Amino acid sequence: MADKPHLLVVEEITDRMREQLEGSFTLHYASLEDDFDALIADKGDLIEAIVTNGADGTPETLVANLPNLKMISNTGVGYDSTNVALASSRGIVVTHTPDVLNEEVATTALMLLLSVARRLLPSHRWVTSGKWETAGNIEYSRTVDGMKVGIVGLGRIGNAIARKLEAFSCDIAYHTRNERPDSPYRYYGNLVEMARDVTCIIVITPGGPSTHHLITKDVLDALGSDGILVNVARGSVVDEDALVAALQEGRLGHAGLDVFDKEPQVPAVLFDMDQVVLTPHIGSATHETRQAMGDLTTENAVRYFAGEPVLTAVPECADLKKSL
Ligand code: A2R
Repeated sequence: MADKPHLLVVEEITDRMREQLEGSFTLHYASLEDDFDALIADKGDLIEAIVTNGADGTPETLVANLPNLKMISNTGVGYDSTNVALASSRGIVVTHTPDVLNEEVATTALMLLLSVARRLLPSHRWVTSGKWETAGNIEYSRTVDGMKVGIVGLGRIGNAIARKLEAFSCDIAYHTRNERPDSPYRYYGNLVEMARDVTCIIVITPGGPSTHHLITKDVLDALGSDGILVNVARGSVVDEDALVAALQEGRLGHAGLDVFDKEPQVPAVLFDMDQVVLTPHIGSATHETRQAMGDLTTENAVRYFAGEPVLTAVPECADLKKSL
C-alpha cells in the first residue's frame, strides 16, 4: 500500500479535524514560531499539503521552499495571510471556506452594532458598579430600528448582514468597486459620500493590499460624531491610528471592532472608552460554524488527494488543476 501523503498542520486544528485528516494523511505540526529552515531540511521533500487558518496563514518560506507542496487548505474565507500569487505561480491550489460562515459573521456584525448603539456594556457596568442604586437611571441610547447603514463590501457576508438588518427596517446602502445592478440596496461609488449619508458603516471586505486603509480619516470624519463604525473584515482595512484619534477627539461617535491591525495586540487607549466594544476576532467562532469550516477544510484536502476536484478553491487558483 502506498504511503499516505504528508500534510503539515500550521498552528492548531480541532480534534475532529485531526481525526478526519488522520484517515488520509500522515500529519506533521508546525507553529509560526518554529524554525522553518529546520523543518524544510528535515521534511521538506515529504510535505505535499498544508492545513492552516485565515488568521495565521502560510509562511511564505513554506510556500516557496516545499518542493512537493501541491495544495493549501485554509480554514476561513479570508486568505490574505497566505501568498496566493506565489502559491498559484508554483501550481499550488489554495482552498478556503466561503459561505458556511456567512450567517455567523453577519450575526457578529449585528451584535456589535446593537451593543454599541444600545450601550450594552455601559449598561451592564451601570448595574454591576451599583450606579443604578446610587445615581438612578442611565442615559438613553440609540435605536437601530430604521437606522441608515452603509455596508462596505456586499459579497456573501455583506448580503447576509443586509438581510439581517432588514429585520430592523434599516435603510441599507453599500459601497463596492463594482455596482451590483441586481441588488435592492442603494449603491455609492464614493465611500466618503456614503459615510456622510449614513449613521453606521459596517466593513466586510477581504483584507490585503486592495483594501488597505480603505477606511481613512476622511471616511471617519464623514461618518461623524454621531456615527458608528463596525469592522468584522480585517484590521488592515481601517486606518487604526486615524480611528483611535477620531474616537479620542469625538470626531467619530462609536466603534464596534472584532478585528485589529496587529492581533492580538489592541491599542490600550480603546480599553476604557465607553463608546467602544471590542471582541477578539470571534466573527465565525462558534462551535457550530467552526465545525462546518473545519469539515470543509478537511474535505477539500481529502478530495484533492483522492483525485476528486476540491470544492472551494480561491478565485486566484481558477486556472489550476483542482485534484491530484
Ligand atoms: O469591489 P467588488 O465589486 O469586488 O466587491 C467586493 C468587495 N470589495 C471591495 N469593496 C470596495 N473596495 C475594495 N477595494 C474591495 N475589494 C473587495 O468586498 C465584494 O462585494 C466584497 C467581498 O465579497 P466576497 O468575496 O463574497 O467575500 P465574503 O465571503 O463576503 O468575505 C469577505 C471577508 C473575507 O475576505 C474576510 O476577510 C472577512 O470577510 O471575514
